[in-house]
Amino acid sequence: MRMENTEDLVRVVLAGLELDTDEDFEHSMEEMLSLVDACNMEVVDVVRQKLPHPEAGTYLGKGKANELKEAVIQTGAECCVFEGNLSPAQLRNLQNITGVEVWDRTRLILEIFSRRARTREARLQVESAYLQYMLPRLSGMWQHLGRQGGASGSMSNRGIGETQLELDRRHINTRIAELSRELETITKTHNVQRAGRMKSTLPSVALVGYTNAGKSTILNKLVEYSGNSDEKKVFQKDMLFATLDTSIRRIHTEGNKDFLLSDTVGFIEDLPTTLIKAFRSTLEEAAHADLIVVVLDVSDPYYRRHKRVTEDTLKELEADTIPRIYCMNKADLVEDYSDQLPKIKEDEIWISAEQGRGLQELLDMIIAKVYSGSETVNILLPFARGDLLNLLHNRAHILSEEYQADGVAVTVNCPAELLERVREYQVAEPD
Ligand SMILES: Nc1nc2c(ncn2[C@@H]2O[C@H](COP(=O)(O)OP(=O)(O)OP(=O)(O)O)[C@@H](O)[C@H]2O)c(=O)[nH]1
Ligand SMILES: [Mg+2]
Repeated sequence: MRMENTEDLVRVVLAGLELDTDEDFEHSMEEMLSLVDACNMEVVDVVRQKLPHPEAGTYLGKGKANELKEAVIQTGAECCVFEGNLSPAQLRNLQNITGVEVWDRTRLILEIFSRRARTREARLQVESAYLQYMLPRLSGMWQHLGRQGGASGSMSNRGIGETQLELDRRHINTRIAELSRELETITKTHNVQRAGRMKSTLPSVALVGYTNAGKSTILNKLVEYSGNSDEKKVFQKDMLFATLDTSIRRIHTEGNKDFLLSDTVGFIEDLPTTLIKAFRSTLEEAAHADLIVVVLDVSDPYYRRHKRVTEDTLKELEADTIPRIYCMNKADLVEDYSDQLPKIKEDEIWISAEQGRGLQELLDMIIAKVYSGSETVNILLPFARGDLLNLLHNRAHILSEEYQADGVAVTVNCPAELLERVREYQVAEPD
């Protein structure tokens, strides 16, 4: 289906199956509406059913599947979008019944990602995830040709469709391998860049959270607030998955306690595993941070659930041991809090990024965490202590460095664990 460059929204019927175990069916259905919207489509009808478990062949019950077909005909919809994930066979059967394309939740998210991908890396990551998703679902696409394959003899049960299918599979597998190689090269470059940044010794802080929580807005506001107006703004918008890449900005602070702040792709419930795998290198920026700022949209009634999803995703990225701050954003929309911002409770801060309320306090919290126990000291290192100078370059924040006749004069913001080792070279003032 081609929808690019068209103003018209594609009409879709949304289908949802509520299982007995499903506690948050309504939340998922609401989220589907936003996802459909983010894909430039509009929901023209909704078909829902309650069942103890999905039907093996058609996901919905037979009668409901026919109802879905009727809805498609009545509304002139071009596509059916399902709230859950479908097996390849269910997908094929439902396509045959309804006569239109059928997308499940994973497919919809993949489509959104493919529309948003701007950088080369994001595009390669999305293509790889997309092909991995399509691979087991190809057979339905050539089924109509397969039935026409009327050759006799040994080829009789191998229609054109099947031959085409094999060719496609081979082609796709080759392309997936090619993409993995290209992405590996990019990942290596990332690692080198990251190592470079770590050498620059500034602490790194990562904004993470559910999609649309306000991560990019916070990054932009902090850059602006810290007076770093040369930096480019990050794209922020009220839609799911506005950001797919990682942006890193330097935040200037008083007292030379600068840090690097990164903004990356948002999380969502059941983020398809193909996407997590494909976007691993983008997401890994968070896994290497010194501090994670979990951003939550507290005006969303489901924000506690989003918090859980974020925490689970961080665990999956093996980033769950990194210290955290919880930034409760969009608090201007919460009646009980809107006139008392910012509000700070332990590791939690309630702010409104949009209204610029709580920015200084958020900065203070970040700085207190990443520079905790650190101290700015002046030292004069003998030339023989090149090893210590190296260590400081790698693990501390050097504010100034000057080669003098009797050694290297360094003013350094030193983390607590290194302080003891530099004490013997400490001088009152830089010489
Ligand atoms: N009312 C209100 N709206 C906000 C606030 N912060 C951000 N927004 C709005 O929320 C929407 C989403 O903001 P983004 O910064 O793009 O969100 P994000 O977390 O980067 O989203 P993704 O990139 O999609 O993961 C935008 O329309 C913002 O203007 C806030 O404090 N209050
Ligand atoms: Mg964003």
